[in-house]
Amino acid sequence: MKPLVYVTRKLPEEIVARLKENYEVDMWSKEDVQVPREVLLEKVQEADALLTVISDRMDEEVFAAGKNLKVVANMAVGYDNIDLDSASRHNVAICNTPDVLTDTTADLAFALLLATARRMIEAAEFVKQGEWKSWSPMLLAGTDVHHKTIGIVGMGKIGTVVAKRAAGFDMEIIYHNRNRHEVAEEMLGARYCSLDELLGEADFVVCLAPLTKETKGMFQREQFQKMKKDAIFINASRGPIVNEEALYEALQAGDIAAAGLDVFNEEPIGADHPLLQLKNVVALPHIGSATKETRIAMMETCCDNLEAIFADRAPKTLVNKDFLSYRR
Ligand code: 8YV
Repeated sequence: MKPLVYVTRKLPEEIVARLKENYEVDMWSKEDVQVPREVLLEKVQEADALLTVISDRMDEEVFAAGKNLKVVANMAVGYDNIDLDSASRHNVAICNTPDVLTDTTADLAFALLLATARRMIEAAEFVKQGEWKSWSPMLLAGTDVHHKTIGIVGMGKIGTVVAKRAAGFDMEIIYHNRNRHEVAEEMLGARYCSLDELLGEADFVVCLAPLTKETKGMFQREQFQKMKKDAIFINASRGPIVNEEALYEALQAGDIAAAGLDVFNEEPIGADHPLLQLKNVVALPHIGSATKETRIAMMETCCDNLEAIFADRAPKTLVNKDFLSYRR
């Protein structure tokens, strides 16, 4: 009997076909509705593997219910949706999809910075709505990006590529990270700063840190008040790193000039979300890694990891490194 894989989102045919070569595949196929918790809890009871995304909460309840569960292939580099200790206790391997999405996510973060600085979404709407009646000198005037200072919070793989993009725009690069990043310092001239120094100096504060106990709620009103009044805040990592009420107040009060957000506290957000009512907010629906090439590469990585686990090989991108030592 082939192992049973439960897939929590509708995947393209080519990936389903690859999965079917080795597994029984059961898949949530409604594209506009997230898999309900009760469905996940029921499906995991039979499943040998899960293919998940970051909005699927993988906690003790799920792992305890998954009596046959050997592996969760999470289609994301982030794994803040997963209780790793619980997974290891239940001898479940957790795999993610790093590397294949680094450039794509960095592109989006930098594009969001450009779009926010140059008011591109507002301008595009202006043209589409037929409001472009005459040329006027300050019409939709944004702010320059080139030769400004970018402050990268979280200098991991994606942060480093954003720094490379910024170097191409002749920006000064400062960063804050758990550890110093010597390569970025030597190759790109990036300068390490404390968070407070970075907030005070950067024209663009770009959050690319993972969501952890330490980074949750890292941006409160106080942090926005430490930024320049014309600073632009970009978040392309995880919503809960930011206190959204504080960000709203900061934008309203003019503590900072604008924000470009690809991520939110609760996703998906509704059109009535307070931040969406502000003109100086550019909002995207968590599309950092969303190109056809990269999403396929992420799914292929998930397939590679599942195949490794079921062939008793070490998966390429295992997150809970203690998994192997827990093996039955
Ligand atoms: C995912 C992401 O595409 O990789 C991550 O951590 O946030 C995105 O690349 C998305 O979250 C789907 O799981």
